[in-house]
Amino acid sequence: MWYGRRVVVIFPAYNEEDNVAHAIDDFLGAGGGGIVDEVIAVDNNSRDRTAERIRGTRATYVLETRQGYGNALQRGLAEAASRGADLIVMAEPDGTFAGKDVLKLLAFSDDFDLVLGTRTTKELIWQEANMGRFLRWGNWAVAKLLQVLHDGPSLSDCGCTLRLVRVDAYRVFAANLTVGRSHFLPEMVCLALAAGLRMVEVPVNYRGRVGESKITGSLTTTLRVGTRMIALILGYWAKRRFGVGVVAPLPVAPARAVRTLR
Ligand SMILES: Nc1nc2c(ncn2[C@@H]2O[C@H](COP(=O)(O)OP(=O)(O)OP(=O)(O)O)[C@@H](O)[C@H]2O)c(=O)[nH]1
Ligand SMILES: [Mg+2]
Repeated sequence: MWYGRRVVVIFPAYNEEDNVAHAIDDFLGAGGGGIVDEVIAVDNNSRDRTAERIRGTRATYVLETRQGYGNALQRGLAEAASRGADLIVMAEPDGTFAGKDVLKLLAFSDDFDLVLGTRTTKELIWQEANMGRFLRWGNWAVAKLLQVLHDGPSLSDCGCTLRLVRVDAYRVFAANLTVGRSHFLPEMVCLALAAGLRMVEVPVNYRGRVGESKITGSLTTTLRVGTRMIALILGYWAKRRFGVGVVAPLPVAPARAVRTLR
């Protein structure tokens, strides 16, 4: 619980037997325990012992058969919302993210609808992390494109799974999410900005991975995902600017009370 709000962490998991149980413990123990109320681990047709490992923990096990990072996350978001979450934290169970960083996201959750982690802060990139110059500046460049075209706040990472979304904000764009594959993350941001939701980025630790990398481990996959992200960002820009484009409809902005400084 975070000031009376129920906090649920979701993990997309595809062949993550090596670290999933440890990640679940790490996130449930964030801040000394009692802050993260539930972890939902979404097994995405793992062929290793991921399911068995999850079932041996206190996490809720969910099987998502539609393959893909975006499909797994969309399922996790929907499950968290239906299980009474107020604040949903997305993360990965591969050892790259630290449970304690959930507190950084929560610290901003009162003032923002979405709190996005950024892995491009040099001081927080661990030596073993897969975040060399190319990936770091690549993530930064695509994030800047998103920021500029969609009139966002300062963004420096387009691919950080670790992020928080308030459940009321998630419901604004839930029906508009379409991406089931690995370029899912910028779609959430494009939709949230189109709906006028408030967001901020905070620096998070980025560590070395445990187990086999599935997306940014190879240059070909990285380039493919990056290209799809750029196409998606341009597609949503065209939709907002000219009302045309191949992307799905935009969410309707919710009525919001004007906030004044006290
Ligand atoms: N690629 C991929 N990842 C999936 C899928 N379903 C769930 N995932 C999970 O999505 C997360 C992202 O995949 P990763 O292999 O960690 O990719 P990455 O974070 O870009 O790269 P590294 O962590 O540096 O290896 C992991 O937690 C996966 O287990 C899927 O179908 N494909
Ligand atoms: Mg990862």
